[in-house]
Amino acid sequence: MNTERFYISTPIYYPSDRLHIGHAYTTVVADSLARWHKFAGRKVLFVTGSDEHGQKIERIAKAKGVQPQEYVDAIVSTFKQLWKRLNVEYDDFVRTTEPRHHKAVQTVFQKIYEKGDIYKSTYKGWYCTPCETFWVETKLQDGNCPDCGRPVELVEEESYFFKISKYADRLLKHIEENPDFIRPESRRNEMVSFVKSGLEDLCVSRTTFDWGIPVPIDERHVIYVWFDALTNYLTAAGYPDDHARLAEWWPADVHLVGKEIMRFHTIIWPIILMALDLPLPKTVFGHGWLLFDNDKMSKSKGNVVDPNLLIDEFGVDPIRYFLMREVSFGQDGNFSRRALIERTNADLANDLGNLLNRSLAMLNKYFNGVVPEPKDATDLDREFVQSVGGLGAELDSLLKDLHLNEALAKIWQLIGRANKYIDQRAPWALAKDEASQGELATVMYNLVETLRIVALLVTPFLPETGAKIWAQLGISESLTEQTLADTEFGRLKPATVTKKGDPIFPRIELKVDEPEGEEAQPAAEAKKTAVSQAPAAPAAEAQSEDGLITIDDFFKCELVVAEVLEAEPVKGADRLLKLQIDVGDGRRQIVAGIAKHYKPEELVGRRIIVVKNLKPAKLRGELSQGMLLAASTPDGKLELVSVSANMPAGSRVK
Ligand code: ME8
Repeated sequence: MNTERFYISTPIYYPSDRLHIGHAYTTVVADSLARWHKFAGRKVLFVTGSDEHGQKIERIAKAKGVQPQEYVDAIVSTFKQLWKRLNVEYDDFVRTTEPRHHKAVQTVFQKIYEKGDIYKSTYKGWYCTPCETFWVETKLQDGNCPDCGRPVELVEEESYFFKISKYADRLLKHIEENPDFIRPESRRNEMVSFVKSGLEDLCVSRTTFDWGIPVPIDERHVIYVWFDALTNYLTAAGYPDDHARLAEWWPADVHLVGKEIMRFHTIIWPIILMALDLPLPKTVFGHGWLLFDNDKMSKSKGNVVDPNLLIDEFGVDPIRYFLMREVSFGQDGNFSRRALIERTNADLANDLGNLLNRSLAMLNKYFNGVVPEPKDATDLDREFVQSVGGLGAELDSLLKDLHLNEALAKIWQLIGRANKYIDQRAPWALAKDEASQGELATVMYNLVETLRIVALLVTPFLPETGAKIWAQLGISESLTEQTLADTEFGRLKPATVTKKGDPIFPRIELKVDEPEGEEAQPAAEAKKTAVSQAPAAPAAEAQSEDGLITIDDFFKCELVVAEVLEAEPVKGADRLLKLQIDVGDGRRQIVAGIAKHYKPEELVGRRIIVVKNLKPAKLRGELSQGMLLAASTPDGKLELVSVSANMPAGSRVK
């Protein structure tokens, strides 16, 4: 019995809104790795959760007129439903509002305070509420948050400070001596320069709102939400009271996080642990972002892709597969419906689905669906068998080292190899020749045995697919009891009665108006689209009773300067003009009802203001990707809002 342990975590997500496909990405990757390690016989702790405190959540709940607890309870239940639908099997879900976590956070704070590393002073500086981050003036960019670009607020309040600067040298030494601590390497370099540029002591309490865990020595303060949230990784490991659990699980093996929160995980978190004299996690892996239209998907931009709608439309495994295969682990990747459909058709329907279908159809035809005993083998058969056996161990070492894409690529290489083997050995030709019956038996055995191994290898990534293949193979042992050792070639029992079923991945028809290329645009005409350009959040939609919106609401609207490159009338529509515009990061078309006020030639070269993140629509059959701004009087006079030629296209209007 393998006694190795593997503790992997995702970030605990803010219940500021429903989750989108970006959150699903981290969680599906962590789930697959956790499932793989379980399959490899390790004892696994896979933790996710929800980060429920802080000013952002308190404000949202207030705007909705409900208590924060009531608000988070409802949203967190949608997190759990989503994980269930995506077949994410976590071992623990930490809610920061749980008593066990409350205790862990207060203990951490108290211990560091007693050590003399926390002191009281006054904080005066900037705060980004969406990111829940403190900023010194010099780090701001154009007066805004350098991380999310949104406005920051000036705060001045009595606070407790954590002497993180004291630990900078020790942290740098740890990073240097443990190359696996921060991965991938590019992020390590970024973090090292950040630490070297000088660390300010961290403000770890707030007094201007209540929604948080009270500072144990001073109940007027609540503990800073990141200090609170990071501690969840210890809560799940039994801190502070369950010593046996802590000894078993701490330190964590992998904290999987998005690149934007690496600073918290590779600077603040290890320093908290150093101050507690606890070992540091072995690896913090900062993956890239899933982009939509080459822009970061974010709730506030309203360009989020709802995984629930995608599951309704495509099923779970195409989404899990797309996320893990299409996005290069560690780098940014683009989400596009078209790419999702193409991946599903090529890799799942064609390569994997066909291998199963063809093999079992031939087995039905030549052996009544019953697995034969392998008999005569040629060099090619032996070479094929060799390429199948041993893959399990190879994948295990790739996955232990977090080489996710390579591992999946290896499985699909095997699938490709098996399809080629069918063509090379042409069972239909062997079947015609009485003397080749022994070879035919070998070929068919090898194919079904390869399918059995493929089912085992894909199950951690695509649990439903693995189960569907397993069911068609008719193997009596339970799939869930199989382990890595069972991927050895030759364990399939002859005489197994297979049960060929329907294709496991029917091809998905690519609609004619499915957006082309890598850039995802929502299919404007599609009856049902999984890409929601409207923020789904009850909170985000919240508008106060006096009709006022918050600055966050305003920033959902991405207003930019655009240069008009071409303009022409729309056939059959005397009010419409079709404009080709440059919005800074590319060209796009918009259709505007201004033909009665402007001649096309008057517009070319003008710099206008457009709403860039408006849901595309078709007007008289013409795609319009944005809307221009114009002022109009009640008697119908209209004038475009424009700026001088000095403003480059793409400049943000705010
Ligand atoms: O930051 N692409 O929570 P959060 C890839 N509560 N991953 C994405 C993504 C995208 N477009 N958008 C989100 C928080 N993610 C804190 C974490 S942990 C102690 C506290 C994923 O709800 C990615 O993992 O803003 C990212 O780091 C995380 O969701 C941010 O989730």
